[in-house]
Amino acid sequence: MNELTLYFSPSCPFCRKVFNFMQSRKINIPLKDVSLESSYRDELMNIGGKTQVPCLIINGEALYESDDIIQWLETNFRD
Ligand SMILES: N[C@@H](CCC(=O)N[C@@H](CS)C(=O)NCC(=O)O)C(=O)O
Repeated sequence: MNELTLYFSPSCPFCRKVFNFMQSRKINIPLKDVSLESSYRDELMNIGGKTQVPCLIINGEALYESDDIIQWLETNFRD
């Protein structure tokens, strides 16, 4: 079982693209809004080396880029 967290910001269009995909597949992942908590931004920086969102943390490894995140979800949340 993969341990997942999605860092995002509500104003980010790339994050919305990922959310739209998750909604279409009924995928639920623990979320961290970097616009609400500056500590989340620090966490993201420590894990992945940059603060760019969206970022999916998979078992402690950072996956940036909305298209790559969607591709990973597509592969790993197949019915
Ligand atoms: N190519 C990236 C673009 C992501 C991006 O530009 N995110 C912006 C917010 S919309 C961001 O995090 N900017 C702040 C930063 O890079 O630290 C993707 O598709 O995920």
